[in-house]
Amino acid sequence: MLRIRIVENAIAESYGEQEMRCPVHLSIGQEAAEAGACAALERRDYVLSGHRSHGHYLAKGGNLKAMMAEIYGKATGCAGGKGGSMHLVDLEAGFLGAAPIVGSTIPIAAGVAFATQMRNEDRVVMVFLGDGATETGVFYESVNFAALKHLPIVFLVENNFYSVYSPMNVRQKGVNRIVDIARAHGMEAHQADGNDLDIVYQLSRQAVTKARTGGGPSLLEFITYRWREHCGPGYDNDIGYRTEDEFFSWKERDPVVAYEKKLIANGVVGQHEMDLIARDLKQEVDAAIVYAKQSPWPDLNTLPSQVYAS
Ligand SMILES: Cc1ncc(C[n+]2csc(CCOP(=O)(O)OP(=O)(O)O)c2C)c(N)n1
Ligand SMILES: [Mg+2]
Repeated sequence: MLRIRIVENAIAESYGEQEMRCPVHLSIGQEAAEAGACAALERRDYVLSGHRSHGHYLAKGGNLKAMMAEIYGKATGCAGGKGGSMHLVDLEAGFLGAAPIVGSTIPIAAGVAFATQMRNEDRVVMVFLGDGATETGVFYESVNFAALKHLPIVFLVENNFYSVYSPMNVRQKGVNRIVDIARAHGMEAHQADGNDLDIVYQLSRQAVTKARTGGGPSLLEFITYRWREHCGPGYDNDIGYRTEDEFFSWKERDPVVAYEKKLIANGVVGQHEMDLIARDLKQEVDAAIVYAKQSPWPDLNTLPSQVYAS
């Protein structure tokens, strides 16, 4: 969680230099849902995500330097510098990919889970999506297909209340609970506090174990909150779609700080050790930014390559 926080804060701080030329969707505030869920996975398991994917990529073990270089549009980036922040991929880490088209990776994840099942592989697929993505048609189709075929997949919804600037009540007649949609398709589903790392981990562990042992799919809905603006490094509490009070009430429930306090209170680490961990992480992130900045631009000849699968 702390690593994701430090990486994204560094992105926010450097963004104004205008050297990162892609949009960035930061997930600061949502780290518990991301780290807790991925901690339940093995390296051989697969993760797919969407536009707000830095945390998922890092939590699954994606290469930080390759991610930074990608955000800087460099040839050493994980997508050759041609994708940017919303096209992260690290096959070695089992992070199969992210795409900015909302909902687009949900059916791909179901397909990957179907292939895994057909090949009898010992692998679980986890797909991260937002509350907004649950309103796409492919979400319903994918949940139905996964339930029908008993696929080894976990649908991991980070419900941060908003789709860009629209809260649920302007998007749906009545407010449909996401877990109820999954249950209506015959799928086990749980809703829980997405800012509580232990709860996220426990529920994720259960769902992953169930999928791995032939128990079929689950949907987990974690309630959490995005601190920064929908897209970009700043804040947007002043533009009218949410209040500063709401933001502060969630900031008080900072999942990173809460878990740090818990670890210290339980004697797992001391404050000094925590500080050293943070310092080391900051150095790692600074080095990744230097690496990204010093990396070469992609060659013009590479423009048509990797566009379609061969
Ligand atoms: C098909 C499609 N429609 C619209 C958009 C514009 N868009 C980008 S992010 C987003 C909101 C997604 O909300 P949610 O799934 O809750 O994720 P969050 O941004 O809250 O993490 C929208 C509508 C898009 N990228 N793709
Ligand atoms: Mg949302």
